[in-house]
Amino acid sequence: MAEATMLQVLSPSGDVQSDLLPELSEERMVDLYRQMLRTRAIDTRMLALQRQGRIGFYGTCRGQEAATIGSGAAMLPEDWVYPALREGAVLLLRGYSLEQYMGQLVGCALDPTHGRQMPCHFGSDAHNYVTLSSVIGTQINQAMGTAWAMKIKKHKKVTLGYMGDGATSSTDFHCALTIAAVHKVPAVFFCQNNQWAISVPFSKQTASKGIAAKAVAYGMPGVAVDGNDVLAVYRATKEAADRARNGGGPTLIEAITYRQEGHSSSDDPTRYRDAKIHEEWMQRDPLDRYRRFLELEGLVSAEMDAEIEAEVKASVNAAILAAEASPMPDVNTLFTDVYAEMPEQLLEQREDVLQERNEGTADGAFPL
Ligand SMILES: Cc1ncc(C[n+]2csc(CCOP(=O)(O)OP(=O)(O)O)c2C)c(N)n1
Ligand SMILES: [Mg+2]
Repeated sequence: MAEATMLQVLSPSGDVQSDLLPELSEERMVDLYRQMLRTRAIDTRMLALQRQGRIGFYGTCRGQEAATIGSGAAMLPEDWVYPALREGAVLLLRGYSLEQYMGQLVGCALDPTHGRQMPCHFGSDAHNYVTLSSVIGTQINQAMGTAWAMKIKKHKKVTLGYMGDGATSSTDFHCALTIAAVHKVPAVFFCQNNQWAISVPFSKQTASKGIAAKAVAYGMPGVAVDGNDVLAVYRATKEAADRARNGGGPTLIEAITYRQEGHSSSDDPTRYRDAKIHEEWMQRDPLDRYRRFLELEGLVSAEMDAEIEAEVKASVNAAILAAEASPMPDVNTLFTDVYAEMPEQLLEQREDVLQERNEGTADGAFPL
């Protein structure tokens, strides 16, 4: 639960602490809301699609939209992002197309990874967004390494490295934070403390008073922020990113938030979750809080809210239809995606597959 020093800009009822408001135009404030709403719309639809057997797997961001969008929005387009499990919305925020996003979940030809990653494992070179690593914690070191490289090359680019609370118990966490602080690399380590690592509660993850407190031992600033307050998350991340960009070294941010759904579509959280505590967290929903603020400020009316919701739902549905209408990935990509120059044996294998296909003996799993 919340530490006394946790940064908060919006109270749960949506009242604002004006002196802490980050510098954001009214238009951007509304756009943050649109992005959060879209993230939730995608989650709702994709979980339903998984239950209908239309995609194989899904893990939601539900409850963590403020932590995800607020942090992602604080970075510049040229910065690097290393996601953990639930930050696909940050890739969309960086301009990735919704059709390609759905293509990855469906595993069709629209997917740049050609259906060879589990659903939710997005990545895009063009957006400096590195494909998530399923192996918990590995990306923390990769983020540190990229930040170090940016420093050596004198590029003014910051690396945002996400992790869950569970990942902070990995050796990678210790290694990455130690080296990042020693070499003052331009990194922001962003922990989404959503209270759970599958069925392991945060109380079993560490006896430390929160994750942010651990920064002291590594020699870097540690900031605890209300992860259900998008403006506080934006403020904390922006401050950390600015410091990193100006040579001030890394920061560890702990966003205190809550995973409203199960770990993934393969999980039943009611088997280990306390219903009363769950209900308390549901009352602190990040979208409700931000909507109340926008309404109080006169930035979003009930009518406009309904319009935004209808618009994001329509775009999500259109992207799903486009992905489902797309053909499967070309069988050639099985061979062309492996080496810059195809070795002899791969050329032979490709010939075999293409010949079988032409003779009608291949099983039809890989349309040409
Ligand atoms: C090294 C490793 N150990 C175990 C797993 C299985 N696993 C997948 S997700 C997960 C929990 C992650 O929890 P957390 O870091 O808090 O992220 P969250 O799922 O809450 O976003 C585990 C243990 C794994 N993927 N990699
Ligand atoms: Mg977690």
